[in-house]
Amino acid sequence: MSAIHNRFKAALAQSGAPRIGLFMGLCDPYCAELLAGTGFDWLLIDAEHGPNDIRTVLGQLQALQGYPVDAVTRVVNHDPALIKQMLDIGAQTLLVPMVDTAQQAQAIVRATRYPPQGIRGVGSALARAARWNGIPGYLQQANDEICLIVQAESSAALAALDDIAAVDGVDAVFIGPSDLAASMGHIGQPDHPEVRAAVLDAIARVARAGKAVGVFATKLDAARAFAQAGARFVAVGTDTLLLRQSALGLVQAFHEGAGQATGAGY
Ligand code: 3PY
Ligand code: MG
Repeated sequence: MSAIHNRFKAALAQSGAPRIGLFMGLCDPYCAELLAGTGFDWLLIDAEHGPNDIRTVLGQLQALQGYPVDAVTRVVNHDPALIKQMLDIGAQTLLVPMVDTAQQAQAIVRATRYPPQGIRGVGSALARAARWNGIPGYLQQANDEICLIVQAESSAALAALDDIAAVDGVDAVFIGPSDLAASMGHIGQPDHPEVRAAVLDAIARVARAGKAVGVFATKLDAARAFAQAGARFVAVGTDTLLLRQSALGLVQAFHEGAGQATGAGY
C-alpha cells in the first residue's frame, strides 16, 4: 500500500456500514485528539464556519494522524490557492462548500490535481503532504489519492445535481440541510418535511449516479433514514454543541438536585 493511501476514499468506494462523523468547530488539536479515540469513523475539521486557519488545521491533522479515524477538511471557499495550501499541509480529503454547478465542480477538481489533470502548484519540498520530499513517488501518486467531496446545499445545486455528481474527479457529494433549508425558504428548519424530502431525493439521485453521498443530520432518526436511503457517510453532530449541551445539562442537574454523574474520575 502506498505511503499516501487515502483510507477514507477507499472506504467510500466500497459498500458497508455508513461512516459516522462529527463536525469539529473547536479548532484545537487537543480537542481533535480527544475525539479521535471516541469511535467516530471520520472527523471534519471545519474551516468554513469554524475559526480555523492553515496553522490550526495543520495542528488538527497532526493530532489525528495515527488514530483509527479519518480527517475530512472543509475549506472556506473554492480558491485554488487556499486549496493548494490545504493539500500541502496534508489534507487529503476535502469538503468544498456551496457548489452549485458542474463547472464549479470541474474547476475545484482541477485545483486539487497536479498537471496535466489540473493546476495544483508543485511545492513538495515544503509540503508536509510529501513529508518534505520524503515520500518517494508522492508527485506521481498524489492525484489518485485525493478525495474530493463537493457540497450541494442550495436549490440551484439540487437542480444541477446529476451534472455535478457526474463530474470526473468528484468522489462524493455532501448534502447540507441547513443551507438547503435557507435556500428553500425554511431558514433554521433543516428538518422541515420539504427539506427532508429534498435531501432524501438528492441522496437517491447521487447514489444512482454511482457516487458516494454524505449528509449532515441534526437528529439521529434523520441520520438513520439518510443511511437507509443510501448515504455512505453521515455527520451526526458537532463538538461545539456536545460540549455546550453537556455543560448546560450538568449545571441544570446540580440546580435541580438530580443525581446525574459528573463524569467523575478526575
Ligand atoms: C449545511 O447543512 O448547510 C452544512 O453545511 C452542514 O451540513
Ligand atoms: Mg452549509
